[in-house]
Amino acid sequence: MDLTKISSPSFLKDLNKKQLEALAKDIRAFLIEKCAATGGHLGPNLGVVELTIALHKAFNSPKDKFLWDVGHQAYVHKILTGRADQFDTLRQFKGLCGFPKLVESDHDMWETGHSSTSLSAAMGMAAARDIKGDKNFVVPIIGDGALTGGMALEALNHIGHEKTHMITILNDNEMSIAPNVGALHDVLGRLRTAKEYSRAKEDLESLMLKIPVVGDKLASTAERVKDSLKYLVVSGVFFEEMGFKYLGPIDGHDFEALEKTLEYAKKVKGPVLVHVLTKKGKGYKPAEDDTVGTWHGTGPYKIETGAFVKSATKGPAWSSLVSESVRKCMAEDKRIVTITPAMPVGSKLEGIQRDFPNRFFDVGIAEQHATTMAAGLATQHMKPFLSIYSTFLQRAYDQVLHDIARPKLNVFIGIDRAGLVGADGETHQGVFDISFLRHIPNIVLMMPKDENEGQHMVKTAFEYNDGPIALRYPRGNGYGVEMDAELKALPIGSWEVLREGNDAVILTFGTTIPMAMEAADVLAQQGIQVRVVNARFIKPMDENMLHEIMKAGLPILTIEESMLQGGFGSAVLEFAFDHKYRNSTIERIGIPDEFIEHGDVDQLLAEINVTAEEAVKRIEQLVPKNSQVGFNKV
Ligand SMILES: Cc1ncc(C[n+]2csc(CCOP(=O)(O)OP(=O)(O)O)c2C)c(N)n1
Repeated sequence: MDLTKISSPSFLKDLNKKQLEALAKDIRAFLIEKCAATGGHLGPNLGVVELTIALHKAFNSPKDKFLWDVGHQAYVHKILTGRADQFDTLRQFKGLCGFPKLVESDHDMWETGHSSTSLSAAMGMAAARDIKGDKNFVVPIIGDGALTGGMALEALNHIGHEKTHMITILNDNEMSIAPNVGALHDVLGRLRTAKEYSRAKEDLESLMLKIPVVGDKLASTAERVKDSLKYLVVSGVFFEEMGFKYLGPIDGHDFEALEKTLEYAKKVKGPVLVHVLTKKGKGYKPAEDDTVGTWHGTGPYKIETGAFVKSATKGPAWSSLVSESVRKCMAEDKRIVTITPAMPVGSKLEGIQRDFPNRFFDVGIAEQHATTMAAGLATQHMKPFLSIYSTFLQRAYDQVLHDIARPKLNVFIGIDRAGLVGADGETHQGVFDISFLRHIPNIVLMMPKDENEGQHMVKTAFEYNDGPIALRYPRGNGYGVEMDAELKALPIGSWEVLREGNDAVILTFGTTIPMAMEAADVLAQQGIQVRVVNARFIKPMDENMLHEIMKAGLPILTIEESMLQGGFGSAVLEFAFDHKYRNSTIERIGIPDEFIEHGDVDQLLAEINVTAEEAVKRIEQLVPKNSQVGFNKV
């Protein structure tokens, strides 16, 4: 079938099982082909092909509302709702978003990218429906990984209590990104086993019913045994006790089972949970065989071999650099404990997990818990390293503020994926952390200029004993600089002059340093000499250097790959104002007051004028002809 001809899911209603299976096959081939070129969340989407088709057949979207948790598995939904023709642009600049997007389609009810929000949003939609007296189904689809998130559990608690009518689909593939963890995962495991158990009992019953005379009696005994044993095994079914009608577990690749169960679920009043078992990566061998999480989200790959198309890199991945430096420190200091909220693969923590299993915790998708657990460890004079993506640290703002910074606990926060992340887009850009951390008392915030400085910052963090310290590092790879063999701690709050100049100053840090150096080169050719400063401590800033620069009256340009509001440039403005440098000229380059969509990072930066050209332009405007200011002129 030509999938680009699909304009609405209504055609599914007339398809028979054979036709549905043929459609599933076509969708799988399409996904494998398109993701090979663009990259994307192949594994999760291959797992939900039949489930998504069955949902669109059983319900009437957009009247009935689907909410895809995390949203990375909505590709099949996008195909069935008329967007197959846009898949060549998937996750690219101005192209199809990798997550549900309200502006893309009426069928996208709920925008997301962060996990575990679907049940709460569904509760809101269902409550609105009931208050307004509307008649429609609300159907959140949540993975077994996302179900471990605190928000999902809070919502389960509330929905079960309110007895709100909604049909929750639990897509259980036993994987988060990495293998799923936690006691809830074990509960689901018992439910899966119970299925085998129930089937064995059913076989036993039907066998006994075939035996004349005593058969009936035996069967009723068996039924009682089955019930009591099932109760033991399933322990009353966790979800039933939470107030949900539990249906399942069913095979998520079997159209008949899906149709039968969904039709039954539609008749039940109150909250229903349909437990669907799926295989992540189904239909593509390399993804099916993945037990680690490599095929959860990928870059481009060769279809025949499953080999990833590697882009040219010079240095190590930033995540590896930090995690390896932490691992070195863990070998020397038994107090160091590493915590990750479900990202051991993304943050490249496998070496730590392997070497120090007793001092490594994957806590599931639980950023708040991870953060306060780190605080708890610190109260006992351990040295926690909390590894967390910038975007997901947003979930744990209060825990950083209230549980770590306020009591001044020594927690080292590794802020991975700081800055623009590219293809994952709006929901994942790591551009807010400076603004939401900088104002918290007691915290130290730093970002290295290269991987060598990065490894020294890891050492700095573990040696620091005066409260929380956070190290930001970007997505992607370092520059391939020479690495010192010995790790050394840097003086807290010290900046570094990378290039001298007497006409203007650029203050910048991390990924925008090369941009500043390039601008300084261009300006030097015009006779404008710019001092470029590696402002590696965003907090505390190097106040001595700031006084020196501001006393000299030099124009200042700050550059950051971070929100302008409340960002590093704002800190420099505040400093000038508070110290009464009222005549200082300060300009800022950074992320404007808007959400930045998906696309190649350089393209995105160009779009918002965070470029060397813009820096040149600004400095040209700032530096007056025949300037009387300067370090030696005052
Ligand atoms: C708050 C938050 N933390 C971490 C992530 C990163 N993340 C994306 S998908 C995922 C695993 C989701 O697992 P599951 O819900 O089982 O879906 P599956 O991919 O297995 O279908 C994680 C941890 C996220 N999106 N949001």
